[in-house]
Amino acid sequence: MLFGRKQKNPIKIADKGVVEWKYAACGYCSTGCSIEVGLNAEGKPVTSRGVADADVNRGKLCLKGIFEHELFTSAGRGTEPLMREQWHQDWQPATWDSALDKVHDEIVRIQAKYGRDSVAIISTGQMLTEEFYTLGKLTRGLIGTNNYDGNTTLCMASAVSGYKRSFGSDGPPGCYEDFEHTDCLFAWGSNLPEQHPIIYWRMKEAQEKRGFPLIVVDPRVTMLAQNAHIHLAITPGTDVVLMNAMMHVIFAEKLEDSSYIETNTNGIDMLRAEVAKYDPVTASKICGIDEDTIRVVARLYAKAGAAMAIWTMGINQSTHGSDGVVGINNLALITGNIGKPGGTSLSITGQCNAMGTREWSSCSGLPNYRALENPDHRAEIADFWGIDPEFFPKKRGMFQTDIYHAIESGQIKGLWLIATNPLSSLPNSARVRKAMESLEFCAVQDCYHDTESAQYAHVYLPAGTWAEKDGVMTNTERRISVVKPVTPPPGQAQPDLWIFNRMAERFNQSGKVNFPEKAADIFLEMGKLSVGRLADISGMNHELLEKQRGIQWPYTQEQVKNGEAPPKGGKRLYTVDGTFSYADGKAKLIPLPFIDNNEVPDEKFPIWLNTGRLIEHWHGRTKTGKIGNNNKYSPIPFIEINPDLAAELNIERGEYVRLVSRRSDAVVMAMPTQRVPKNMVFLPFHFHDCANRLTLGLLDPHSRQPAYKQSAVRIERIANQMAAAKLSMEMRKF
Ligand SMILES: Nc1nc2c(c(=O)[nH]1)N[C@H]1C(S)=C(S)[C@@H](COP(=O)(O)OP(=O)(O)OC[C@H]3O[C@@H](n4cnc5c(=O)[nH]c(N)nc54)[C@H](O)[C@@H]3O)O[C@H]1N2
Ligand SMILES: Nc1nc2c(c(=O)[nH]1)N[C@H]1C(S)=C(S)[C@@H](COP(=O)(O)OP(=O)(O)OC[C@H]3O[C@@H](n4cnc5c(=O)[nH]c(N)nc54)[C@H](O)[C@@H]3O)O[C@H]1N2
Ligand code: SF4
Ligand SMILES: [Mo]
Repeated sequence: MLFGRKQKNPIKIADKGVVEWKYAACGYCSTGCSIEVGLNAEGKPVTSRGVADADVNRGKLCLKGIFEHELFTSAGRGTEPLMREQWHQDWQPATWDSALDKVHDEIVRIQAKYGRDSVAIISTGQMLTEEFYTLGKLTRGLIGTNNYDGNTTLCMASAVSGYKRSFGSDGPPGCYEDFEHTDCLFAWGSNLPEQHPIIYWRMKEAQEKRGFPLIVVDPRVTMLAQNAHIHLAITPGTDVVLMNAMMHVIFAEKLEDSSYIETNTNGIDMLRAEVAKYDPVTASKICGIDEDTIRVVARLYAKAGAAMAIWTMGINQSTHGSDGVVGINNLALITGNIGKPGGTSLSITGQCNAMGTREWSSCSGLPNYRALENPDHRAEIADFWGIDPEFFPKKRGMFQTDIYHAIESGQIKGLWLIATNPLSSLPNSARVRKAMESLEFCAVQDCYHDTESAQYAHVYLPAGTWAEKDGVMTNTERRISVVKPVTPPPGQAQPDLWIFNRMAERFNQSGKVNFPEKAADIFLEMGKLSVGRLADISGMNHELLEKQRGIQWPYTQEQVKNGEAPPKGGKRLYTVDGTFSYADGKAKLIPLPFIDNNEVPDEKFPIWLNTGRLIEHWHGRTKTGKIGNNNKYSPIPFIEINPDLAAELNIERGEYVRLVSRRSDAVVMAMPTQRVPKNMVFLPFHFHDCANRLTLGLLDPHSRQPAYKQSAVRIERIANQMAAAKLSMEMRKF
């Protein structure tokens, strides 16, 4: 293919010899892009491209999707099961049978000795939905521990909790197409261009066409903030105060939608009484946004024909995470901005299938948003699976963050980690490390064997990843896309579904529970369980999902039968004449008193530590750290530091510095930039044994999600730069 002027040094793209393209949906973020992987004549995946007729990405991919096929052969992939008696011994290769037997026997032994709940299972947002459902059936239906949760507690728990509190159920009401209808967009703590590049592109295209105002709330001048009409550089952890103040202005100026409030909500009087306390002058002293700007943005939002809010971790990862989500929902409800084109409150999800785990994993309850607390739900699922309803616990067990505290206190003795790496991702890693060391038994099931958490495992189960597997994922806008195996997992590694099914055989010797082998059949089983539920997928199947390049739920058998099914599924939930999931069909307006319980900078630790992400990397870099075209952009742990602060501390660009918090320290390179204010540093959390050595991670009372973005540190200069560089090499790992 030729680019550029014909006469002058045309660039020639190497012909990769693709003979076949295979379809998949991207396995990194929750945007849900459709990908085709190109295979050469030997059947080797050699390139990836975006699918032009896919609604989500319309042919585009970001930096991660473009190189995703390189994962299949990247360094550190697990190719055989491994075992050892003690975590500090060398690994020994094992057969699948002996490794699976060991995991089964240890779970049974520990449960017999310490009780059913003394074994914890921690899953992820990065498997396929049929895998989540199967693991849920195995855990809830046969193993029976109630301490079963996912890494979504670190990620989407506040959104889930906030949606449940406001609307009576989880389930994001909006879709990307809302960008094409909105008259005002608020983005709370979301750096869309880096973390969801293709959603950003959809938003930007719509915004350039129609010019709606974009208001970005983020203490950093992110790439999204640079594109905003108004950037609100909020004091960390105080978004709820700004939301309350905006509602104060909306009520004071009578900008609310009284008829929507009257018809669709409960609780207006209590809400009014609470926000009356948050006049813009008082609020500005707490949240750092001046009073007039608060009034301007409140008016912009309330007067817009249709106003939309999106948010991500700047809201969820806070001690007020769940309240922040409720606050965003309150704002939408009092202005009638739910369920109409361009008027919505849309949580931007994180991991590729964080939605799938919410819908089907049974982590916090039972399949398809059913609750353990509801006797009818317990009976229904027990009957469907063929087990005794009394086997189910009557309320949900611990969240992931509380599971770690229970390991520390000796309540939990055994752990099975699946597609998550807590030693890199939980706050305060010194405590996590101690907890892992104290376990009697730990199994790690991961597509890479060289993860931080695998250091403490007794059994390692090598899994396939992404398009080595078969199944579906749900994206941010409730769109289900299918992934088909492009290539088999390396060596003896097996798809997670295969591993769960083999484990199920060991717990299901009487054969009383049915575990279908094929993802497409499991999907149909899930469809049956979904009939009449909020997330009704009964009209879908794998073939249709591939043909349509994804379908949004709800998409029901009934609609298909009556010829009324929208071709790509249901765009929105709670459409204006629809009802919410509470018994009376109304949403709740919930007052949000603000209690400032964060760790805040003081004399000893005068700088805010803000942590988050970069476009080129994925979490603990087990994947992107091995892919040259991703890793080259930032191979070294670094901080964004304001140039004035750097000058004051006599720190040069590129110099290594020591960050010290009350927990521990970390050595990072200083990169001065105006992106951060003078009293804050931003540290990407992708690097080995780095950011989470420092974080405190206080927990939200409702969602138990850690406040990763609000800790306090001091910065120390390092005299011996050579030694510091060596130390930072350690943190570079991979
Ligand atoms: N490239 C890439 N993309 C990803 C991921 C990845 O690892 N790499 N991970 C995926 C996952 S799982 C997730 S959850 C998402 C996360 O996506 P985002 O939430 O967009 O990413 P973060 O960088 O964690 O945080 C977003 C912003 O929150 C801001 N923030 C910090 N404190 C506050 C505050 O008190 N209030 C407000 N309003 N904002 C604040 C930070 O300054 C930061 O710019 O990204 C997904 N996409
Ligand atoms: N300081 C700080 N910490 C944070 C955050 C932050 O913003 N700041 N963000 C938090 C958030 S939002 C999130 S989502 C978490 C993420 O935390 P983790 O879940 O711990 O992050 P990952 O590195 O994505 O871990 C996923 C693991 O699963 C493996 N894996 C990938 N695909 C598969 C598969 O198909 N099968 C199997 N078996 N394994 C697979 C990967 O190799 C990797 O080891 O981090 C949280 N931690
Ligand atoms: S935007 Fe997300 S889903 Fe799309 S290619 Fe990039 S990482 Fe994959
Ligand atoms: Mo996340």
